[in-house]
Order: sequence, then structure tokens, then C-alpha cells
Amino acid sequence: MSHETQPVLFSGIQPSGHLTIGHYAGALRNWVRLQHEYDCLFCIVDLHAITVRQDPATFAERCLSFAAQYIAVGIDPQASTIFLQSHVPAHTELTWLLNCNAYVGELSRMTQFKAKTQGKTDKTIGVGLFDYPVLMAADILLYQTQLVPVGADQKQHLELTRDIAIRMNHHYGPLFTVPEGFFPEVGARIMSLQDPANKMSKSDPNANNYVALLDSPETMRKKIRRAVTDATPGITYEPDARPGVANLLNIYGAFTGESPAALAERYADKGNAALKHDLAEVIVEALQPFQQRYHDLMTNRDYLVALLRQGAQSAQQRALPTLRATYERMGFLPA
Ligand code: AQP
Repeated sequence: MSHETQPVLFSGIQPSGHLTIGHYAGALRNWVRLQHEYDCLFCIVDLHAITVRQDPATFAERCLSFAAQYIAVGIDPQASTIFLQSHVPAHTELTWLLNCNAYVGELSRMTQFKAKTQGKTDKTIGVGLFDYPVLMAADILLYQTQLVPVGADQKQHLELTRDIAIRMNHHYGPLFTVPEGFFPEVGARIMSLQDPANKMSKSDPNANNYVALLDSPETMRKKIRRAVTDATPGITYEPDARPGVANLLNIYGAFTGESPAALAERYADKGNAALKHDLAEVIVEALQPFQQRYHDLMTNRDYLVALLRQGAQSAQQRALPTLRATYERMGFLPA
């Protein structure tokens, strides 16, 4: 199918911290699965990452590394557009127009904002952290996106995007496609290995809470071995009663395509140690070719830089009609 007849898919990840098996389960593997059915834009959302202060030198390197990881995981750069958000000024321009149609009340309700600002005072909370869901709405709406594959933690932000799109379409006439979310059945919310009540996050200061896609096999094995479970004998899939074990089964299912319940039956008479051993081997084996491809790509930085430039040019061209239409409908004089 040619891109002209395919529905548009947009998704992105912030280049902060280390990509983890949570991002693989909740986002990346679904991108790979969907890339040939949709006209895909995969963005490295670098402007989102600075809502938390980044070290400039590390940040630049990480952006390139994320591009290499997108490709290494299986995104075909010939079929999809891979680009850096900051290279396409239309994202920030549309954000301002949407900001003036978004409400403080609705942004204040975002649970991620509440979680990330817990224990902080207004004097130390950046405006960017508060406003970041509007930038996310601009990312999505600029491309007339139909499908947004994300993990469960982004559900509320996607709902806000839909609300803003509906509101703007109502006030100014049809401008934006109202996007749908794609949430995987298994792996939409992978939890921290040491604290399964919390989501696995790539900027977690405790590296034992996550398995990074680029961790060495020995580190992966060690982190899985140390994951918090419980003392109940045997394996069952009970997310509420046994969150640590359920998390391991969810990760296992995300890597093999099996359902966590079926896996629990297979391991019913075995213990946590056996489950952890096998899960670690599944992850190590699945990520070995990814890591090899990644290291090869990082030896060809010129290729990555050229690819990102080309992706940004194509994305900017595609974004402009929607941006211009929004200005025009809001009554701005044409430039
Ligand atoms: N633990 C997770 N399980 C499943 N999916 C996840 N995603 C993130 N964590 C998990 C999905 O990955 C995509 C990119 O996320 P993001 O980096 O743009 O934002 P985030 O959700 O704020 O990720 P982190 O890891 O928590 O970021 P940091 O720690 O750097 O602030 C999204 O589709 C998300 O759902």
C-alpha cells in the first residue's frame, strides 16, 4: 500500500535517561509491528526532554543514540519518517496556538504532572513541565494523525489532545483529525523491578529499577534476578496480589507474544528463580541482535545525522499545511 492511502501514525519518546524494556513493551515493539500498515512518523521528542534539566553534551549524544536505537529495534528508515522534534519548528509554533485554547484546569489534572512535581514548590516547578501535554498535542495534531501507539501512562495526555482537537474544530471549523490511541494488550505498563507499585522509568536514578535496552547481558541477568517478587510458592498471574511476579510475566509476554496468564500456567509448579532465569535469557537473546545493529549504526554517525535532517525536512513539509490552516482560521494575516 502506498503512503498516500495509509492512515497516519505518530509516536515519540523523550531522549532522557536510557531506553528500557518498558519502552520496548509499551511503544517500540508496537511501532515495528504497525510500521507497514500506517504512514508513520517516529519522533525523538527532544523539546519534551528539557522539561527536566539535561546536561547539554550528554543530551546531544543521547539524541543521536535514540535515533540509532529506533532503527536498531527494527524501524525501517526508508518506510517511516524518523526525526528530531526541535528540527521542525512547526511543533513549537502550533503549541502556542493550542496553548491559547487549553485550560489551566485541565492541565492541572494531569496525573503525570502531579507525580513529577510531588514534594516540590511552585518556585521550583518549571512551566514546561506543566505545559508539556500541549506540546504533545501539537506533535500529534500537526500531521492529521489517526493512530498514536503509546503506553498506558500517556492515555490521559492523549485524551487531552482529543479534547483540544474537538474544541478547536468546533470553534474554527474542521482543522484536526481526532486521533485514537493504540494501547498494547500486554506490556502497556511495565513496572519498576524494585518497586512494582511504580512505573519503570528511563530517568530513574536507581538503575536496578529498570533493564536498559543497552545493558550488558550480565547486568540484565543480575537486575532480573534481583527483581522484587514475594514468598508465595509457585507462579500465578495476580496483578493486585502479586505485582512483582505479574510484572515479570508481563515483561515475558511482551517479549514472546504469550499471554501472562498462559505463562503463569506453564510456570505454576516452578519458583521465582526459574521464572527469572528464563525471563532473563529471553530478554538477553531478543536484544542481542538489537545491540549489535545499534553499535554498527553508531560507527556511522554521518548516516544518522543525514537521516535525521532528511526526516525533518519531510516532516516540516507535511506539517506546514495544518499549521498555516490553523493560523488562517484563527484570523492571522498571511505572512
Ligand atoms: N514503564 C512503561 N511501560 C510501558 N510503556 C512505557 N512507556 C514509558 N514507560 C513505560 C511508553 O514509552 C513511550 C515514551 O515515553 P516518554 O519517554 O516520552 O515519556 P514517559 O512516559 O514519561 O517515560 P519515562 O520513562 O517515565 O520518562 P522519564 O523517566 O525520562 O521522565 C510512551 O508511549 C510511554 O507510554
